[in-house]
Amino acid sequence: MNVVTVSTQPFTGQKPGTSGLRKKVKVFAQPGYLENFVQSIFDSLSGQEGKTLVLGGDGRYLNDTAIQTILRMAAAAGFGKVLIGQGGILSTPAASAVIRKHAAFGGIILSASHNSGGPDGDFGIKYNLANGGPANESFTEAVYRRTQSIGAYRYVDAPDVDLGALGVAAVGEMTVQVIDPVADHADLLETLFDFERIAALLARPGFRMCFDAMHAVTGPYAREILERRLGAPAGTVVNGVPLPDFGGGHPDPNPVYAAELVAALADPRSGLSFGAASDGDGDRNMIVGRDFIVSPSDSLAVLAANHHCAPAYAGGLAGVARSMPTSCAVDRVARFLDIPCFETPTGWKFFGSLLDAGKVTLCGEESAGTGSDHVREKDGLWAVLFWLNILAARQESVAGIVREHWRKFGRNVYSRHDYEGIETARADKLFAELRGKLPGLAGTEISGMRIELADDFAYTDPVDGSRSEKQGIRVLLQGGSRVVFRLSGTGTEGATLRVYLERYVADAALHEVPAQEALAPLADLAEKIANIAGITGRNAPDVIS
Ligand code: VG1
Ligand code: CO
Repeated sequence: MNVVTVSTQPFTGQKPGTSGLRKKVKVFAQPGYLENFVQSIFDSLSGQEGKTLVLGGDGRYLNDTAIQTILRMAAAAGFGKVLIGQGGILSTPAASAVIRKHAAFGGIILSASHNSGGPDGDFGIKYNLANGGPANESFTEAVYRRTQSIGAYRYVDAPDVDLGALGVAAVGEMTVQVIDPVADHADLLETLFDFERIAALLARPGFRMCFDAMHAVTGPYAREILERRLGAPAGTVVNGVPLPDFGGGHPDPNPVYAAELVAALADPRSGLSFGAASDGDGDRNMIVGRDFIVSPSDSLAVLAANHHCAPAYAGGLAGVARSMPTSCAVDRVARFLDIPCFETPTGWKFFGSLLDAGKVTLCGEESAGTGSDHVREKDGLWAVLFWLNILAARQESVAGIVREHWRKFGRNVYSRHDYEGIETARADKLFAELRGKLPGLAGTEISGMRIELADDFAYTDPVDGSRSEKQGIRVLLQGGSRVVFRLSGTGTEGATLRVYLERYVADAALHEVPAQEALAPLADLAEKIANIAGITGRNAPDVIS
């Protein structure tokens, strides 16, 4: 085996964020940039010799060349085998499923998720552990430390592997097996839900659905599951061919970037009763009913409350978990079901230990991510199937189910306001000033609202005891309302400020008040506390979801 060692210099800034390392394609395309990071991952592992690595990505620009580089480096690192999705494709939840099913040592997923793609877009890479979940903070810290001292990377001198067809090849002494990227994941999902009942719903006259794959990775998965296995009519999946630049779109399933789907569901002439979309790497979901967008936080609560509709969860839930900024709607369901509810920092890596320990069955985030203990990633198609299973079992509309949920539990009116591409220095100033104010906020009254608690969220993992500080500033108000401030850890340009607004409304007569209207006083309070306009120069958010 011809191992080539290349000496290299560290690059600054190779620090993984909320979900792996994400940078502009132009940054990743610098000679040695990807290699340094991959070698730093491999240098942080031990015991991988002869073991299996799973590899795949969301098909974005640079995936194909990065995959060949990683294959050569994995061979030099001593891996015995790589399982790779045909065409280099694996959605994030599918990669998790493959790692678990084949008892792999770990996996590398190439994706920048909901970030745009193409030569001017973003690229990303993350490492998943043997449980199928994103590496925890102690591992990503070790990788970051390694990137700062790395002096060489190694690869096996071997030709590219043909990823176009299923089969087995070799890179040096390492076996490369090109697998069907969809089969394992689809098979797993089929064991969780009542496919017969869902198929009957999809065949019912008057029920029509549309799944928008946004030219990202879920196209092949949605076609196989919805159209082939469940018999939905051809054309149910739109924008189903993964493209390196996502067709120029932004593969983020929210009301702004999936506006066409939302408009179709609002138009009675479309005949659509259910719409769904997923993101770049297939782990997020958007659920839309007829003229009704389900807020992701509500979606988590509705799934928890209706767990009995899906065969896999009918026996009960061990517990639920949500990220801190996610609305407290699911907490109310947990209280009703008398099961524990955990509050974690943002990012799926924090759910892993709870899932592994059997403490939770469902988890979710306000950013359109929901999942369960079937894998260790959030799973877009899983959420869509769960909703279809509930619709099939209850024979009610999406809006009807959510409204009834509100009547029973009250409504946690919720919205996230994003201010994108802020100058980093200004964002830092905003947080420094906000942190400075925290000790004096509790007990004060602003715009007629009384602040009960104001702190910088810190988390101690109840399973492994690890501690994570500075996970977002939360201001809790009397009556269950909240304002949360965080800086995004997935952006690649400047800083993105996220302001999360939540207000609990028990009175059913007020449930139909539009969210932005109901939350206006909280937006006003956020402005007063954080001086957003004054410091950033922005008078309105770029994206409201
Ligand atoms: C965002 C979301 C977070 C999610 C993360 C990764 O992070 O807010 O909830 O876990 O993206 O999702 P941030 O740090 O930008 O707020 V994905 O689908 O991009 O892997
Ligand atoms: Co994603």
